[in-house]
Amino acid sequence: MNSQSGCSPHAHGKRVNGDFVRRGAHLFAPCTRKTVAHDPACSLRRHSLRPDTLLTETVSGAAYSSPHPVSRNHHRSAAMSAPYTFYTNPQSRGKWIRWVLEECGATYDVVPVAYADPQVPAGTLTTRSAEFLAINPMGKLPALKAGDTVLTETLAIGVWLAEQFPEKHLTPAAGSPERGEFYRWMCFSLHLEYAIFDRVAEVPSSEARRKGIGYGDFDTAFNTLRAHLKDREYMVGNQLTILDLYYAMLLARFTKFQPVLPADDPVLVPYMERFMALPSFARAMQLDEVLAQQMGA
Ligand SMILES: N[C@@H](CCC(=O)N[C@@H](CS)C(=O)NCC(=O)O)C(=O)O
Repeated sequence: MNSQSGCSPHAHGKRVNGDFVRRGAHLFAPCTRKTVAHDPACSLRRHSLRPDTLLTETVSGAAYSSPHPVSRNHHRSAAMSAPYTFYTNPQSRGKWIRWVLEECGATYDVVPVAYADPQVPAGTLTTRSAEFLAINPMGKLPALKAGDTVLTETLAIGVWLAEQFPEKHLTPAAGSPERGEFYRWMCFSLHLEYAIFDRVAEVPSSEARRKGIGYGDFDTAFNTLRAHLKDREYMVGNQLTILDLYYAMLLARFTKFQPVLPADDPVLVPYMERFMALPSFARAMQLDEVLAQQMGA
């Protein structure tokens, strides 16, 4: 993956055995070439994670393939499948979905998916495997299966998940003014992401481009965000919504790992750090760290 892919910021890390690895609270470590060998017995290699166990144990296959998966929230027998199946690679945008799942306290199974690469061993489930393309024809991660429903697009998955846990109050009430603001900043975030990619790719701004492109120009877009967040604790209303987690991840990625935004931004950085201090963030990062090790990343 190159630095414009959105998944592989190569700053602030080190190379280990040819792969770029960043330790600690890494968010979007680069996509590596190592993969999990595909279990020929299953068409999709499926792991039931036991978050409590994983958080306290060193990496072990036993923790990964327990025949009696127990989530943090519900006890399940081996025959019961989790309500959500999460297709991810720990070095993808799936990191944010992991955070959402943890914040919501969801019970979920994880299917690790390697990035397609000519060097991956035959049988490895990759983003180009027929089994995965049946889930997401775009060949992109993350994806989420809930019963017969398959969701792709990170932001859609996260917002939908938040709605599955109404007791967490992570989305404003349908039809409320705050819900309108929620949609506003939700759509805005997608434009921001591409403002950043264009900046990374050094795409020059011009009046014609500014008129046509959704984000206008980089500085106006981020100054608009700064002005909105100045003196506010949350993106919308007076309480945490799932959008705060999304923006925190987006800002972390682009202040720390593809640093097109200043690491000492007086508005964006304190905003982002508030949400990264949530216990669910640390848990999610730790679980992804374990998964990365399991996948040989
Ligand atoms: N619009 C998609 C983008 C997903 C995406 O680009 N995922 C990257 C990882 S962060 C991916 O799977 N890349 C693999 C590929 O394109 O081959 C979303 O928001 O979920």
